Amino acid sequence: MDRTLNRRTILRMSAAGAGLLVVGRSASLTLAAPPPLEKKDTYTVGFAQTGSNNPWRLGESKSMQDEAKKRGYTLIETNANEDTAKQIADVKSLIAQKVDILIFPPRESQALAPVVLEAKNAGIPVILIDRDVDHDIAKPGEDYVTFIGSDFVDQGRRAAEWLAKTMDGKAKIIQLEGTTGADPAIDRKKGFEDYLKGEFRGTPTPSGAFPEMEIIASQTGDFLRDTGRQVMQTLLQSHPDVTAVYAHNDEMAIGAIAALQEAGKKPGEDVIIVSIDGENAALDAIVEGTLGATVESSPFFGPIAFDTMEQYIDGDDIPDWVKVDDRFFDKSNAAEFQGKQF
Ligand code: GYE
Repeated sequence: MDRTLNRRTILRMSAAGAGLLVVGRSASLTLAAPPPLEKKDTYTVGFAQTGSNNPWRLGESKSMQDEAKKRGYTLIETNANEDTAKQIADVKSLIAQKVDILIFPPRESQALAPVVLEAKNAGIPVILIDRDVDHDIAKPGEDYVTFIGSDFVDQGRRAAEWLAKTMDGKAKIIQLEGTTGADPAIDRKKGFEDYLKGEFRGTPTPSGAFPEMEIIASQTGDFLRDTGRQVMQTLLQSHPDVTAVYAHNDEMAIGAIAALQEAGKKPGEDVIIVSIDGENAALDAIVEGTLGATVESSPFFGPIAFDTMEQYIDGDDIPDWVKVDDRFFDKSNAAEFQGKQF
Protein backbone atom coordinates (compact mmCIF):
# COMPACT_ATOMS: atom_id res chain seq x y z
CA MET A 1 0.00 0.00 0.00
CA ASP A 2 1.27 3.50 -0.75
CA ARG A 3 1.72 5.18 2.61
CA THR A 4 2.09 8.62 1.09
CA LEU A 5 -1.25 8.41 -0.61
CA ASN A 6 -2.77 7.19 2.61
CA ARG A 7 -1.49 10.16 4.51
CA ARG A 8 -2.68 12.63 1.92
CA THR A 9 -6.07 10.99 1.88
CA ILE A 10 -6.24 11.13 5.64
CA LEU A 11 -5.31 14.80 5.69
CA ARG A 12 -7.95 15.59 3.08
CA MET A 13 -10.59 13.56 4.85
CA SER A 14 -9.84 14.97 8.28
CA ALA A 15 -9.91 18.46 6.81
CA ALA A 16 -13.40 17.65 5.64
CA GLY A 17 -14.29 16.61 9.16
CA ALA A 18 -14.18 12.89 8.49
CA GLY A 19 -11.64 10.22 9.41
CA LEU A 20 -10.49 7.44 7.13
CA LEU A 21 -10.62 4.12 8.88
CA VAL A 22 -9.34 0.82 7.63
CA VAL A 23 -10.04 -2.59 9.05
CA GLY A 24 -6.79 -4.24 10.07
CA ARG A 25 -6.09 -7.98 9.85
CA SER A 26 -7.01 -8.31 13.49
CA ALA A 27 -10.39 -6.81 12.56
CA SER A 28 -9.73 -3.86 14.84
CA LEU A 29 -10.25 -0.37 13.46
CA THR A 30 -7.03 1.53 12.94
CA LEU A 31 -6.10 4.76 11.21
CA ALA A 32 -3.89 4.17 8.18
CA ALA A 33 -1.64 7.12 8.94
CA PRO A 34 -0.28 9.02 11.95
CA PRO A 35 -2.59 11.73 13.30
CA PRO A 36 -2.27 15.06 11.45
CA LEU A 37 -1.01 18.16 13.21
CA GLU A 38 -2.73 21.42 12.37
CA LYS A 39 -0.92 24.72 11.81
CA LYS A 40 -0.72 26.88 14.93
CA ASP A 41 1.33 29.84 16.16
CA THR A 42 3.31 27.67 18.52
CA TYR A 43 3.52 24.05 19.66
CA THR A 44 4.10 22.09 22.82
CA VAL A 45 6.54 19.28 22.11
CA GLY A 46 6.99 16.33 24.46
CA PHE A 47 10.59 15.10 24.52
CA ALA A 48 11.10 11.92 26.56
CA GLN A 49 14.87 11.60 26.93
CA THR A 50 16.39 8.25 28.01
CA GLY A 51 18.95 9.71 30.41
CA SER A 52 21.57 12.35 31.06
CA ASN A 53 24.64 10.42 32.12
CA ASN A 54 26.85 10.74 29.06
CA PRO A 55 28.02 13.45 26.66
CA TRP A 56 25.97 12.02 23.80
CA ARG A 57 22.66 12.35 25.70
CA LEU A 58 23.58 15.83 26.95
CA GLY A 59 24.49 16.89 23.42
CA GLU A 60 21.17 15.62 22.10
CA SER A 61 19.11 17.30 24.84
CA LYS A 62 20.88 20.61 24.34
CA SER A 63 20.33 20.45 20.59
CA MET A 64 16.57 19.87 21.13
CA GLN A 65 16.32 22.63 23.77
CA ASP A 66 18.22 25.18 21.68
CA GLU A 67 16.18 24.51 18.58
CA ALA A 68 12.80 24.62 20.39
CA LYS A 69 13.80 27.96 21.89
CA LYS A 70 14.90 29.32 18.52
CA ARG A 71 11.52 28.49 17.00
CA GLY A 72 9.51 29.69 20.02
CA TYR A 73 8.11 26.24 20.86
CA THR A 74 7.58 24.86 24.36
CA LEU A 75 9.63 21.73 25.03
CA ILE A 76 8.50 19.51 27.89
CA GLU A 77 11.48 17.27 28.60
CA THR A 78 11.44 14.21 30.82
CA ASN A 79 14.48 12.17 31.92
CA ALA A 80 14.11 8.40 32.32
CA ASN A 81 17.54 8.02 33.98
CA GLU A 82 18.22 5.06 31.65
CA ASP A 83 15.26 3.13 33.06
CA THR A 84 12.98 1.74 30.34
CA ALA A 85 9.93 1.48 32.63
CA LYS A 86 10.38 5.12 33.60
CA GLN A 87 10.56 6.18 29.95
CA ILE A 88 7.30 4.34 29.23
CA ALA A 89 5.67 6.15 32.17
CA ASP A 90 7.13 9.47 30.96
CA VAL A 91 5.65 9.03 27.48
CA LYS A 92 2.26 8.12 28.99
CA SER A 93 2.37 11.24 31.13
CA LEU A 94 3.20 13.42 28.10
CA ILE A 95 0.23 11.85 26.28
CA ALA A 96 -1.99 12.67 29.29
CA GLN A 97 -0.71 16.26 29.18
CA LYS A 98 -1.94 16.40 25.56
CA VAL A 99 1.27 17.66 24.00
CA ASP A 100 0.92 18.56 20.31
CA ILE A 101 3.60 16.10 19.20
CA LEU A 102 6.02 13.63 20.76
CA ILE A 103 9.66 13.55 19.63
CA PHE A 104 11.82 11.00 21.44
CA PRO A 105 14.42 8.21 21.32
CA PRO A 106 12.90 4.86 22.41
CA ARG A 107 15.42 3.33 24.85
CA GLU A 108 14.47 -0.24 23.87
CA SER A 109 12.95 -1.04 20.49
CA GLN A 110 10.24 -3.50 21.59
CA ALA A 111 9.41 -2.14 25.03
CA LEU A 112 8.62 1.39 23.78
CA ALA A 113 6.61 0.37 20.70
CA PRO A 114 3.23 0.04 22.52
CA VAL A 115 3.33 3.65 23.79
CA VAL A 116 3.95 4.81 20.22
CA LEU A 117 0.62 3.14 19.36
CA GLU A 118 -0.97 4.69 22.45
CA ALA A 119 0.07 8.16 21.31
CA LYS A 120 -1.41 7.48 17.87
CA ASN A 121 -4.69 6.40 19.43
CA ALA A 122 -4.70 9.58 21.52
CA GLY A 123 -4.34 11.63 18.31
CA ILE A 124 -0.73 12.68 19.00
CA PRO A 125 1.79 12.28 16.15
CA VAL A 126 5.18 10.80 17.05
CA ILE A 127 8.59 11.42 15.48
CA LEU A 128 11.28 9.02 16.68
CA ILE A 129 14.82 10.36 16.79
CA ASP A 130 18.15 8.55 17.27
CA ARG A 131 16.65 5.11 18.10
CA ASP A 132 13.82 3.27 16.36
CA VAL A 133 11.12 0.88 17.56
CA ASP A 134 10.47 -2.66 16.33
CA HIS A 135 8.59 -2.38 13.02
CA ASP A 136 6.68 -5.59 13.70
CA ILE A 137 4.85 -3.69 16.45
CA ALA A 138 4.74 -0.09 15.18
CA LYS A 139 5.39 1.10 11.61
CA PRO A 140 6.81 4.39 10.36
CA GLY A 141 4.47 6.24 8.02
CA GLU A 142 1.55 4.43 9.57
CA ASP A 143 1.81 4.45 13.35
CA TYR A 144 4.39 7.21 13.68
CA VAL A 145 5.63 9.85 11.29
CA THR A 146 9.20 8.71 10.75
CA PHE A 147 12.48 7.59 12.25
CA ILE A 148 15.26 10.18 12.03
CA GLY A 149 18.67 8.64 12.65
CA SER A 150 21.84 6.93 11.54
CA ASP A 151 22.30 3.68 9.65
CA PHE A 152 23.50 1.58 12.60
CA VAL A 153 24.12 -1.56 10.52
CA ASP A 154 26.42 0.44 8.30
CA GLN A 155 28.18 1.95 11.31
CA GLY A 156 28.97 -1.60 12.47
CA ARG A 157 30.16 -2.52 9.00
CA ARG A 158 32.45 0.51 8.84
CA ALA A 159 33.96 -0.31 12.24
CA ALA A 160 34.59 -3.91 11.10
CA GLU A 161 36.09 -2.81 7.80
CA TRP A 162 38.55 -0.47 9.53
CA LEU A 163 39.47 -3.11 12.11
CA ALA A 164 39.97 -5.93 9.58
CA LYS A 165 42.21 -3.68 7.53
CA THR A 166 44.19 -2.39 10.51
CA MET A 167 44.64 -5.91 11.94
CA ASP A 168 45.54 -7.45 8.56
CA GLY A 169 42.58 -9.79 8.89
CA LYS A 170 43.71 -11.38 12.13
CA ALA A 171 42.43 -10.48 15.61
CA LYS A 172 40.96 -11.78 18.84
CA ILE A 173 38.14 -9.35 19.46
CA ILE A 174 36.13 -8.43 22.53
CA GLN A 175 32.83 -6.75 21.64
CA LEU A 176 31.26 -4.37 24.15
CA GLU A 177 27.60 -4.17 23.23
CA GLY A 178 25.25 -1.27 23.91
CA THR A 179 22.01 -1.44 25.90
CA THR A 180 20.33 -4.81 25.40
CA GLY A 181 17.24 -4.43 23.21
CA ALA A 182 18.25 -0.96 21.94
CA ASP A 183 18.05 -0.54 18.19
CA PRO A 184 21.64 0.77 17.77
CA ALA A 185 23.04 -2.11 19.85
CA ILE A 186 21.20 -4.74 17.79
CA ASP A 187 22.20 -3.22 14.45
CA ARG A 188 25.79 -2.27 15.31
CA LYS A 189 26.39 -5.89 16.34
CA LYS A 190 24.78 -7.20 13.18
CA GLY A 191 26.65 -4.89 10.80
CA PHE A 192 30.00 -5.74 12.41
CA GLU A 193 29.51 -9.50 12.69
CA ASP A 194 28.00 -9.85 9.22
CA TYR A 195 30.89 -7.97 7.61
CA LEU A 196 33.42 -10.31 9.23
CA LYS A 197 31.36 -13.21 7.85
CA GLY A 198 31.58 -11.62 4.38
CA GLU A 199 28.04 -10.23 4.29
CA PHE A 200 26.23 -6.91 4.36
CA ARG A 201 22.42 -6.75 4.50
CA GLY A 202 22.20 -10.26 3.13
CA THR A 203 24.55 -9.64 0.18
CA PRO A 204 28.10 -11.03 -0.09
CA THR A 205 30.76 -8.33 0.28
CA PRO A 206 33.63 -7.97 -2.24
CA SER A 207 36.16 -8.48 0.59
CA GLY A 208 34.64 -11.83 1.58
CA ALA A 209 34.87 -13.46 5.01
CA PHE A 210 37.62 -12.89 7.60
CA PRO A 211 37.96 -16.31 9.25
CA GLU A 212 40.82 -15.13 11.48
CA MET A 213 38.93 -12.12 12.84
CA GLU A 214 37.56 -13.98 15.82
CA ILE A 215 35.09 -12.55 18.35
CA ILE A 216 36.25 -14.21 21.58
CA ALA A 217 33.70 -12.51 23.88
CA SER A 218 30.70 -10.24 23.52
CA GLN A 219 28.90 -8.64 26.43
CA THR A 220 26.78 -5.57 27.13
CA GLY A 221 28.30 -2.52 28.78
CA ASP A 222 24.97 -0.65 28.56
CA PHE A 223 26.53 2.22 26.53
CA LEU A 224 28.12 3.45 29.80
CA ARG A 225 31.76 4.31 30.48
CA ASP A 226 31.99 2.78 33.93
CA THR A 227 30.07 -0.36 33.01
CA GLY A 228 32.32 -0.73 29.96
CA ARG A 229 35.33 -0.51 32.22
CA GLN A 230 34.01 -3.11 34.68
CA VAL A 231 32.96 -5.55 31.94
CA MET A 232 36.36 -5.17 30.28
CA GLN A 233 38.13 -5.83 33.61
CA THR A 234 36.22 -9.09 34.04
CA LEU A 235 36.62 -10.20 30.42
CA LEU A 236 40.36 -9.50 30.50
CA GLN A 237 40.77 -12.12 33.19
CA SER A 238 39.30 -14.89 31.06
CA HIS A 239 40.64 -13.50 27.73
CA PRO A 240 44.14 -12.08 28.30
CA ASP A 241 44.92 -12.94 24.66
CA VAL A 242 42.62 -10.16 23.35
CA THR A 243 44.13 -8.06 20.54
CA ALA A 244 41.18 -5.84 19.57
CA VAL A 245 38.07 -4.25 21.08
CA TYR A 246 34.92 -3.18 19.26
CA ALA A 247 32.79 -0.96 21.50
CA HIS A 248 29.29 0.07 20.38
CA ASN A 249 29.99 3.59 21.68
CA ASP A 250 32.90 5.81 22.67
CA GLU A 251 32.02 5.90 26.35
CA MET A 252 32.48 2.13 26.67
CA ALA A 253 35.67 2.33 24.57
CA ILE A 254 37.08 4.91 26.98
CA GLY A 255 36.12 2.64 29.89
CA ALA A 256 37.84 -0.28 28.15
CA ILE A 257 40.99 1.80 27.59
CA ALA A 258 41.14 2.47 31.37
CA ALA A 259 40.66 -1.23 32.16
CA LEU A 260 43.42 -2.23 29.72
CA GLN A 261 45.82 0.30 31.23
CA GLU A 262 45.01 -0.91 34.75
CA ALA A 263 45.83 -4.45 33.56
CA GLY A 264 49.22 -3.26 32.30
CA LYS A 265 48.33 -3.40 28.60
CA LYS A 266 48.97 -0.64 26.07
CA PRO A 267 45.77 0.35 24.26
CA GLY A 268 46.65 1.38 20.71
CA GLU A 269 49.64 -0.99 20.67
CA ASP A 270 48.84 -4.33 22.38
CA VAL A 271 45.13 -3.93 21.82
CA ILE A 272 43.54 -1.94 18.95
CA ILE A 273 40.19 -0.29 19.70
CA VAL A 274 37.42 0.93 17.42
CA SER A 275 34.11 2.47 18.49
CA ILE A 276 31.16 4.63 17.44
CA ASP A 277 29.86 8.19 18.21
CA GLY A 278 32.73 10.65 17.65
CA GLU A 279 32.57 12.47 20.98
CA ASN A 280 35.31 14.96 21.94
CA ALA A 281 36.91 12.57 24.45
CA ALA A 282 37.20 9.94 21.71
CA LEU A 283 38.89 12.38 19.34
CA ASP A 284 41.34 13.23 22.14
CA ALA A 285 42.01 9.48 22.62
CA ILE A 286 42.67 9.07 18.89
CA VAL A 287 45.15 11.93 18.96
CA GLU A 288 46.81 10.39 22.05
CA GLY A 289 46.93 7.05 20.24
CA THR A 290 44.86 4.94 22.66
CA LEU A 291 41.76 4.76 20.43
CA GLY A 292 42.16 3.70 16.81
CA ALA A 293 39.05 5.10 15.13
CA THR A 294 35.41 6.02 15.71
CA VAL A 295 32.44 6.08 13.34
CA GLU A 296 30.39 9.20 13.89
CA SER A 297 26.83 9.00 15.25
CA SER A 298 25.63 12.56 15.62
CA PRO A 299 23.40 13.55 18.57
CA PHE A 300 22.51 16.96 17.11
CA PHE A 301 18.90 16.19 16.20
CA GLY A 302 17.27 19.54 17.06
CA PRO A 303 17.31 21.23 13.62
CA ILE A 304 16.39 18.12 11.62
CA ALA A 305 13.70 17.02 14.10
CA PHE A 306 11.91 20.37 14.07
CA ASP A 307 12.33 20.80 10.29
CA THR A 308 10.70 17.39 9.82
CA MET A 309 7.90 18.30 12.23
CA GLU A 310 7.20 21.49 10.25
CA GLN A 311 7.20 19.58 6.97
CA TYR A 312 4.68 17.18 8.48
CA ILE A 313 2.46 20.08 9.54
CA ASP A 314 2.67 21.44 5.96
CA GLY A 315 1.47 18.08 4.63
CA ASP A 316 4.76 17.26 2.87
CA ASP A 317 5.68 13.66 2.12
CA ILE A 318 7.98 12.38 4.84
CA PRO A 319 10.05 9.26 4.09
CA ASP A 320 9.77 6.41 6.62
CA TRP A 321 13.43 6.93 7.48
CA VAL A 322 15.13 10.32 7.49
CA LYS A 323 18.71 9.18 7.31
CA VAL A 324 21.54 10.98 9.05
CA ASP A 325 24.94 10.70 7.36
CA ASP A 326 27.96 10.02 9.53
CA ARG A 327 31.62 10.86 9.16
CA PHE A 328 34.58 8.72 10.21
CA PHE A 329 37.40 9.80 12.50
CA ASP A 330 40.86 8.26 12.75
CA LYS A 331 44.36 9.61 13.18
CA SER A 332 44.24 11.24 9.74
CA ASN A 333 41.55 13.78 10.76
CA ALA A 334 40.77 13.58 14.52
CA ALA A 335 42.85 16.65 15.47
CA GLU A 336 40.86 18.80 13.05
CA PHE A 337 37.61 18.07 14.93
CA GLN A 338 38.87 18.06 18.54
CA GLY A 339 36.62 20.13 20.78
CA LYS A 340 34.06 20.65 18.00
CA GLN A 341 31.89 17.63 18.79
CA PHE A 342 30.15 16.90 22.11
O1 GYE B 1 25.51 5.93 20.15
C1 GYE B 1 25.14 6.09 22.47
C2 GYE B 1 23.96 6.47 23.24
O2 GYE B 1 21.01 5.92 20.58
C3 GYE B 1 22.46 6.36 18.80
O3 GYE B 1 22.91 5.92 22.48
C4 GYE B 1 22.24 6.46 20.25
C5 GYE B 1 23.31 5.82 21.14
C6 GYE B 1 24.67 6.43 21.10
O4 GYE B 1 23.92 6.12 24.57
O5 GYE B 1 26.30 6.70 22.85
